[in-house]
Amino acid sequence: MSAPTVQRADEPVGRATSANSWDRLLVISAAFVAIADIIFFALIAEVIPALAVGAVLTAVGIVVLRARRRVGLVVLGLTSAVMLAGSVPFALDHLGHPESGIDWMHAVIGVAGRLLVIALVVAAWRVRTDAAARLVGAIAVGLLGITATVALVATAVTSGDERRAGDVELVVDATAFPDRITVSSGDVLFVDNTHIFRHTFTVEGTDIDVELPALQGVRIPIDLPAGTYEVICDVPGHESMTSVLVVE
Ligand SMILES: [Cu+2]
Repeated sequence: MSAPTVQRADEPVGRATSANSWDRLLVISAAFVAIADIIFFALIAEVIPALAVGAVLTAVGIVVLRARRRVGLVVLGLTSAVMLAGSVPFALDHLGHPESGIDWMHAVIGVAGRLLVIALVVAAWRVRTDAAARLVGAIAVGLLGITATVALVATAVTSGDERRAGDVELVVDATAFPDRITVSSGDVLFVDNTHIFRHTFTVEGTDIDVELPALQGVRIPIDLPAGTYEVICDVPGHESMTSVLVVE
């Protein structure tokens, strides 16, 4: 005769399972956001220190979560909250430009992904049902799919301009402009952004403030009086991207 199975009333069996469901979803989401930042570093060939610190703290939170669950939850929640607050000014500028797909997806993942991580920390702390964790996971994957689709469609339908005979060509293939751009008044500047990120061609003190979508060319008439003008890129974080426009 086999021994009877003993289940103590103070051991809520479902609880451990549910906590694991939420924790798993939290770890996947937090790691996904951190990995998106690391992929972004690779694409821009530069490490952004604040994002790197966030990725390291996320890794620490995930490791700690196994040994000291609540400490791990606090580390992941606080890291996401601080990173979200810091990334909003950059992300807001990109969110209106889905045609520059990589910048846009990075902004969406940076904001929505971190909001999701914060929500999952709260859920992991309080909510006890597996079904809710599965539903949130499915919604998150669905939203990621929608994000990627919007970026792909917006990129595909935004065609940019064709270069015409007589245009003065300027190629932007990095987060940099040439030191000096020389045109004659009335020329059309064909700015070919071959870079995978969006930029702007903004001439200080004039009406010329043109979006340069990723991987597209834009024709910009330079109807300015002869003179010397300062050119900047108005994308947050691109403050080093300046040039001098000489109109002859
Ligand atoms: Cu730029």
